Parts: sequence; structure tokens; C-alpha cells
Amino acid sequence: MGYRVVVAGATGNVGREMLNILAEREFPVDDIAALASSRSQGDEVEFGETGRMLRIQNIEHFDPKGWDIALFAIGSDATKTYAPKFAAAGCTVIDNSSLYRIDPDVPLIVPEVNPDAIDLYRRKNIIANPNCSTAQMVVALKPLHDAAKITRVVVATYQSVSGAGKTGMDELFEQSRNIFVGEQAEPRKFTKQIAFNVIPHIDSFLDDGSTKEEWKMVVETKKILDPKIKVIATCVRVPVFVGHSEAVHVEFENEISAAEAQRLLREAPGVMLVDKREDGGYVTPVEAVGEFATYVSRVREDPTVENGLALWVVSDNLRKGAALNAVQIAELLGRRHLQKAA
Ligand code: 11C
Repeated sequence: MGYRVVVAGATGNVGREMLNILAEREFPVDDIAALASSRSQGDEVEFGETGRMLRIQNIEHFDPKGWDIALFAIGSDATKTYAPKFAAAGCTVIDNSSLYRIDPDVPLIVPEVNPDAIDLYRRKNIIANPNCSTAQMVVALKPLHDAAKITRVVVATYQSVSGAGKTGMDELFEQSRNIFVGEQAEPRKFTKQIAFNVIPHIDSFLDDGSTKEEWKMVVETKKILDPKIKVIATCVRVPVFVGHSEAVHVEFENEISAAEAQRLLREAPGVMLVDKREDGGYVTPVEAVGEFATYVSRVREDPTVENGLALWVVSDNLRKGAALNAVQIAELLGRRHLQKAA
């Protein structure tokens, strides 16, 4: 016996990956509903590569009563309207937007890092999924924190355009083509040209000069991993379609060698260490696309601080950064709280 599962936002980049991953991981689905706004009502999406087509239903008119789990990928505004309604109807919401992430009554979960925090979900019947750049970083940091206690993280991200949705991907494609044929490459979604360029700006600016994306990495890392860890991030959009990369510089309370860190990372859940210290002996975003793992490469000691390491962390932002983590949360929820009779 399985679950009655809803995917809300099923026509978007993340919603489609949620359907793919539910199918790939053979999540026990008895019934599945694909929802979106009225614009997509009546369209069809495939449930993974099963050949089963799902007709898109309008979220506005959908009755969540009797459904077990809803994976939401509909953005904060729509989440504000629909998550409380679904949760009150007894359907546990796993939300990919930033709306509930810092709500003290909502757990923010990365199953490899803080699975026990999920028990808090009963307060609102909502579980938050972190930002993509946070999720992959905390998966890599967790075994190192357990071993030597992280005190400070300095991270620079190299984030793909798929983080900005399908319109971001279309803009990179069109600008690249236009530049090749000698036409204008006007920015629309992004604030500057993204093709053959990098933009040190993701999400809106805050009063202290940081961006909201950078702030999310700070507050989410504290909530998931340890509130005592100091974090500073610089988040940069790069002309890559899928896959976020991060240069992460970590300071520890206790000594930890690069060799010990490599040993720990080799064993860590969700991590794939690829660190050969030779040409090509590291992972780049195109190699991470479609994969479940968070890849760690370039592990080395940082001689400029007392106990420091530098790492290169890469993952598929639509998967570990969003849809995969949401499905893993659903699996954890099922194991711990929503067990069905066999
Ligand atoms: C990006 N990280 O790459 C963003 C996308 O808070 O879930 C995800 C935003 C979020 O643009």
C-alpha cells in the first residue's frame, strides 16, 4: 500500500524533476495528481519515463482531502495561499519555496544532515526544503562538522541559470545564439548579459549590501547544521544550464587534515568524492546533471588559517538542490510518520 501524492507546480523545472524522481526512486505511489495554475490546466506531463501521462489539474479547484503528501514547487506567493489549505486538510506539504524555511514551527530538512528535526512537522503539517545552494553545501559540510566542529564558512557560488527557472534557461540559450549571429543580447530575466559573462547578483538586494540568495545560505545553514557557524556567501550566476558549483572555505575549532576530510567524505551519505589531484580529476556541473550525488573535489588544507580546508562542491541544483531533496524528505516522512499497512 502506498501514498496518494500531489505534485504542485508540475509543469515547471522543479515540478517535472519531482515527477521524474518519484518514478526513478519507485516512491510508493498509489495515486498521483499533477497540479499547476489555470494557465496549464488540461496540459499533460509524463510521470517520469513510465509512459503514464498525467493531466494537469488547476490547483485552485483541487480538493486536498484524502491526499497524503504534496510536493510544492509553486513559489512563495502561491504557497502562501495553498500550503495552509493543504496542511489543514491533512495532506503534509513539502515546500520548495523560501516561505517557511525560517519559521521556527516548520522543520527545514536535508535528510543526510538533520533527519531528526522532521518530527517538528506536526506543528503545521508543513516541511521546508532548503535553497539549492544551501542543500549541496550542508551535505558536504556535515561529516566535517561532526569530526572537527566548523566555526566559519566563506563560500562563493557559481549558480546555473536553471535556478532562475525555464525563462532563465531560455535567456541563456537565446543570448548565446544571438551573439553568435551578431545580434543584440538584451537582458530580460537577468539584470545583465548572462551569455559569456558572470553576474554577482542572485535575488534581491538587502540593506547590508548582500543579496537574499546570500542571506538564505547564512540562515539556512545555521538552521540545518548549527546556529553557531558563521557564514559569508557571494552568490554568482554563471552561463551554465544546470548544476551549481561552490568554492567553499571552511574553518574548524579542531585540527583536521585534507586526508582525514577525504576519508570522511568518501563515507558520507549523499556525497561522492572525486578528488584525484590531476588534470580532470574533479567534477564540473555538466557531469553532475541528472545525478543524485553531491560531488566534492579539490579538498586541500588552507594554510592561511589555523584549522582550515578548501573544497569544490558540485550538484544538480534541480535534483539535490530541489526535487531530489523533497522526495527524500517524503521518504523520511513515510518511514518515520506515515507508515502504511503492507
Ligand atoms: C537560484 N537558488 O539559483 C536559486 C533558486 O530560494 O528556492 C532557488 C531559490 C529558492 O536562483
